[in-house]
Amino acid sequence: MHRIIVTGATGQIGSELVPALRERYGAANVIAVGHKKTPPPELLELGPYAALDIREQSALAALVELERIDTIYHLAALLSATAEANPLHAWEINMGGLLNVLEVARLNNCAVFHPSSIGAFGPSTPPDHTPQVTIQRPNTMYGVTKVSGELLCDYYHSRFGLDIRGLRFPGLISHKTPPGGGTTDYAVEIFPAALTEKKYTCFLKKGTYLDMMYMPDAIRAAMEIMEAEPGRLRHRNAYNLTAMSFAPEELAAEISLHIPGFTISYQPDPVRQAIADSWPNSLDDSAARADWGWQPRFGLAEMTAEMLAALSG
Ligand code: AKB
Repeated sequence: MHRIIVTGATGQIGSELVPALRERYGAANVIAVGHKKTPPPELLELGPYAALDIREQSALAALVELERIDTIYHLAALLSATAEANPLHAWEINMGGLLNVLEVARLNNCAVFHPSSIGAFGPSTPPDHTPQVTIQRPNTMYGVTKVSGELLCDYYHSRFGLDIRGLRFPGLISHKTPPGGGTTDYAVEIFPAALTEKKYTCFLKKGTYLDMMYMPDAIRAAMEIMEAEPGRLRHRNAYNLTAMSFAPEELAAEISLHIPGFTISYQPDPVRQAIADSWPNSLDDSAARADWGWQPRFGLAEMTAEMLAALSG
């Protein structure tokens, strides 16, 4: 039987991963963990919720022991633009939180899922079809915590035999819970703006290519890698993952097919533009496809149609 906790449960990924895990493993077996004392009602009503600060290792350890947890999906982290605004806080949350999770997992023999990101790459990384194993010298605090996190996870796997698995997520597009403080957030914000105002001002400039993925694919990927045969995993941290790569004008053109007259303009934010420019244009995720059968289901057209339908419903 699986007994699972999901940290960062009220965030963009967590709010969709928790219900999916509850459906698969039973609501009572999946404890949503967040820092908010009062989480969104659906997280509370449909299963257990615990409020804790991921920086407090003893609180996490007590919960894991009390609930006999065997699997931790550790999602609590600051995103790229927020991390850049407060780098020391980002180190404390992203690295301090991860170290606490790994230590508690080691002492309680838990499997761990840890998301990395396209942010783990930097300006000297080959930008097109970025290989699985390549140069990783990011120049943002978010990227530094992601590479350090990947290394720390590798260390816990090789040194202590911890069953830890990870994915380098691209920008995630969803309609349930908005992302907070990411560089790829424009690809989420654009949809409600298109529906309500028929126009959107993008904080990245035209021609900025980034990898993206629709949330249902991301949720399935996280669950599939955790269920994969361990012997097939050549990389513990973390697999390149993508579903599509586009620039803002290409997303706008796709939206215009559904909303004639929709227009996009550009007012680049220097911080987020610099972050985006340091990230790859497109990842090569062939290792994930070969090792555990990764296949995205949503491309640009399918994702756009679903996002618009869901937000106008
Ligand atoms: C961000 O933009 O910070 C995240 C990411 C790609 O890791 N969405």
